Order: sequence, then structure tokens, then C-alpha cells
Amino acid sequence: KMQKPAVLWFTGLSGSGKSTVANLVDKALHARGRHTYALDGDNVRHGLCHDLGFTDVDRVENIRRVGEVAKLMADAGLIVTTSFISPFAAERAMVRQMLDENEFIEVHVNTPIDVCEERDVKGLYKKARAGEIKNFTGIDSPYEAPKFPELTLDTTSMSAEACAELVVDYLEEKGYL
Ligand code: GGZ
Repeated sequence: KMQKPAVLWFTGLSGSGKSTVANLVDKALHARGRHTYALDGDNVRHGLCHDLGFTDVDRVENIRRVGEVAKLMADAGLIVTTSFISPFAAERAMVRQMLDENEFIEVHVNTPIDVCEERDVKGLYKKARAGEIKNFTGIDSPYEAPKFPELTLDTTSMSAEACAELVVDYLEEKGYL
């Protein structure tokens, strides 16, 4: 029997933990025999979207392309995770629209900016504060938090593993697994 596809759309600030949680979810689903794919900046911004930067216009186009690819993968029956800041509500709504009902699962990785900035894993916040990186999300570029995400993950009170478990539990409860 064909299993229900899904696009788990992780959204949140740089350093919020999107990719970390998404990769754990991806592994857990794979362990259950599901065919999955994890889309993120590492495999998209160097190839499909290598021509795009971080202006509003480029981010809109980045998300549009990721949405189209995620749709194709969902059509192929996969459970897809996407880990992009995706700062604009309008583009997230556009991707939701382009997919079948119940295929789009918005996951807000709700790590506050002060925590992301404190972690500063890649030193990007420091550079943004120093003006060495322009249009940095949360500093001089906006982030529109989702109003009605299917899931909200608080990485300050829960480990990445516990967050991933919540996502897998959600999929199970809703009949995706
Ligand atoms: C935000 C930036 C920027 C600017 C480079 N603003 O922590 P990271 O490094 O690995 O994740 C960030 C990533 C954001 O790319 P996305 O494709 O997710 O963005 S969007 O959905 O808005 O299109 C960060 C790095 O790229 N990065 N410059 N100015 N993040």
C-alpha cells in the first residue's frame, strides 16, 4: 500500500536547530522503512539555488524552488523535510497551497534570537552585528513567525532528540506512519 507522503516544513532563525531536528526525524523515518529526503541549504543553495543570495527577492525565489522540488518528491511518495529559514508567511502559505491538503506540515523551530545569537555556531550573528553580513535574518532582515503552525518546537526546553520524537509522534497520530 502506498503510504501517505508529507512535507515537513521546518522554519526558524539561523542557528535555531532546524537542520539538526530535521536530520534526526529523517533518520527515524528511514529506520521505519520510509523513503525520505532532507532538503536544506547545504544541498540546495550550492546547486539548484546557487544563483540566489539573501535579499527579500532572492529568498522568495529560494523558497518557491524548494517548494516545487518538495512537491515533486511528495508526488513520488516521499516524506520530505525542508530546513530553510523561510522568513515570509506569504511564501510558506504559497507552498502550503501548492501541495495537497494535509501534505504540508509547518514546524516552527521557535528558538529565540538571543539563544541563537548566544550559540552563534557559525559566527554569523557576530558578523551581522559588525555589519559584515547584510540582510541577516533577525538583525536587519525580518522573520515572520508562523501564526498557526502544525507544530512548535521549543529547543530551549527540549533536546533535539526530544523535538524529533515529537515530530515522529505527530506523524504517527495523524496517520502518516
Ligand atoms: C540569514 C544567512 C545569511 C543572511 C548566510 N541571513 O545558520 P546557517 O547559515 O547554516 O543558516 C543560514 C542560511 C539561510 O539560508 P536559507 O536558504 O535557509 O534562507 S531563506 O529561507 O531565507 O532563503 C545561514 C546562512 O544561510 N546565511 N547569509 N543574510 N542567513
